[in-house]
Amino acid sequence: MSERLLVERDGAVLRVTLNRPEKLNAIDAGMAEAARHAFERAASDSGVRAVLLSGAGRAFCAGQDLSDPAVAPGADLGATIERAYNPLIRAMRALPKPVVAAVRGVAAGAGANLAFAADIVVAARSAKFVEAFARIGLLPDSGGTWMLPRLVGHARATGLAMLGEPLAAEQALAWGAIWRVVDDDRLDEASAELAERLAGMPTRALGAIKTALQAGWSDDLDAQLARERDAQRDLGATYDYGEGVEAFIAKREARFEGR
Ligand code: LHQ
Repeated sequence: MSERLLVERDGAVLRVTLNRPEKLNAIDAGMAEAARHAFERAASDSGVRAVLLSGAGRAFCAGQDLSDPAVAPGADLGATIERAYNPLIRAMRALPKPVVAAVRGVAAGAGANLAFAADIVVAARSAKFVEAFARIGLLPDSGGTWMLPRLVGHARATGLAMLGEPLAAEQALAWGAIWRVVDDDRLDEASAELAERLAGMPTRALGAIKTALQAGWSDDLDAQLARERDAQRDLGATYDYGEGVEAFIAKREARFEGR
C-alpha cells in the first residue's frame, strides 16, 4: 500500500516497517491489511527466508488508531478485528519462516501484541510494552489473551492486561516475554543481523520448529511426538539436511539454501 507500510527486500530478509512515526505508527485503515499481505507474500516467495518487523521513528506501534471512525464508540469493533487484526496475526503465526520484531520505544495495545506475535523479539532498552486496552474499556486483542499467559504465565498476564501498566524491556526479558535487550543505538544493527542470520539457516527446519512449538501449546505429548516424527521425516529429505551433515563431516561451514 501507501508508504504507511514499507515493504522492502534486503537479500533473503523481507523488511516490513510501520511508517507513521508522527502518530507512533498507530494502525489506521489499510495498514493491518497491507501488513497481512506482506506476510502472505513472504509465505509464497521462496526467496524470503525471514521477516524483520519494525516501526519508524521513536515508537514501535501505538496500536489501533483511535481517531479512525471505524472504531468510534458504538461502532462494531468486532468487524475491524475480523477484517484487519485477526488475519494479520494468523498470517504471522502461520508463516513457516522466522519473524523478528525490532521494538524501540512504546508498543501499545495491538502494537504490543503484534510484537509478541513475532517469533523473536529484540527490544531497545527504551522499549515498553503496554496492554493499554483495559484503560479504554477493552480487552487485549490481536491474540494477546492467548499469547500473554503462554509467554509470562497467568498471574503476570492478568496483571498486565487488567492494570495496563507499561512492561519495561528489561522486565519483559526477565519474564521471558522477549529474546534480547540491546542499547537503543544498537537496535537496528542487532535486529538486522539476527534476521540475516536466520535467513541463512535451514528455513524448512525453522518453519517446522515454529509450527511444532506452537502446536505443542495445545497438543498432548503423544500428538507432539508424532508431529516431531513426521516433521523429522520431511526434514531428513531436504537439501539443507544433506548439506548440514556433509558440512559437519567435512568440518566446513554449511551453506543452507532453504530447501
Ligand atoms: C495516537 C495513538 C493512537 C491515534 C498515539 N491512535 N493517535 C483494535 C481494533 C478495534 C478496536 C480498538 O482496539 C484495537 C486494538 C488497540 O490497539 S486498542 C489500544 C489502542 N492504543 C492505545 O490505547 C494507546 C494510545 N496511546 C497512548 O496511550 C500514548 O500515545 C502512548 C503511551 C502510546 C505514547 O505516549 P507519548 O509518548 O506521550 O506520545 P503521545 O501520546 O504524545 O503520542 C504522539 C502522537 O501520537 C499524538 O498525536 P499528536 O497529534 O497529539 O502529536 C497522539 O495522539 C498520537 N497517538 N497513539 N492509538
